[in-house]
Amino acid sequence: MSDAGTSAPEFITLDEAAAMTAGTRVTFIPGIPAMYAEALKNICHVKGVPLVRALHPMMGVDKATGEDRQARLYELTSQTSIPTMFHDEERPRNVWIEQLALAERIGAPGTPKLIPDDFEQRVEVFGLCAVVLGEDGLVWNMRIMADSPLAQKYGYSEAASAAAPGKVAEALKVIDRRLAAQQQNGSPYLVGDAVTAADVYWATMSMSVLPPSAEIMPLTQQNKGMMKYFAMNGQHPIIAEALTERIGEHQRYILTTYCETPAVLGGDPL
Ligand SMILES: N[C@@H](CCC(=O)N[C@@H](CS)C(=O)NCC(=O)O)C(=O)O
Repeated sequence: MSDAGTSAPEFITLDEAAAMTAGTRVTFIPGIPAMYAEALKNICHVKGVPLVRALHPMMGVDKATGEDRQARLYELTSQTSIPTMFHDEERPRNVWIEQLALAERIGAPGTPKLIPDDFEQRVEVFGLCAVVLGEDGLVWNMRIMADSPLAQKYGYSEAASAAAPGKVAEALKVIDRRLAAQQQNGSPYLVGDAVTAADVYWATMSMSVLPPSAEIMPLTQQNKGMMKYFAMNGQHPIIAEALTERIGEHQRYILTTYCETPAVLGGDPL
């Protein structure tokens, strides 16, 4: 059921994914690089883990039945965020740090260790990942820069929203300082001298302030508005100032070297 390399991937239903007893199933929204789902897809790609794509139910109420569209997802996972990840008959994983640990465990032999063996390096990898993906990190703050149903879910208030660009910029400065220091040591990676989860997660999440070219992230009917919104995030003066060439180069290098490009999204390509 792997669809690597094809431009029209197959998506099964959430119920089908939950009923399967073998393989790795992850939820996606066709045509949309939902940031955490896109990042997990890239992590699994680096680890040589073939994915079966399942449809993530959208927020809101079904117009015909009046039912919450995410009721079944909640029943299965006790939460509703995208992506959820099923593997064999194990419990579903809904949070990036558990999804990463699972991908590392089930990864193919000979693929890069995204969680380094060295514990000092782990401090750096998980620290950077938390700044990017954790609560009150870069993505969380990017999401509350403007009001929306999603922003409301993640702590939107006028005060939090006003503080968000500064926090996004602060995270960008942490990343850029680290890339600069690594460059001095001759490494193109965020930690040590090999690719880690920090590189793959950051290169993916950085799209939310720095959309890459269509050769890397193709435009679809479904994502064109999102890509414009991401570009606008990057134009906020405080954020634009913190977005260095170096950050763009690292993004391009990691995405084109380690991830599947052009990204395979499904949906309706433009
Ligand atoms: N569960 C993820 C976060 C993923 C996430 O926040 N997804 C957002 C969209 S970017 C979402 O699906 N929100 C809807 C919801 O929580 O119901 C994690 O912390 O690892």
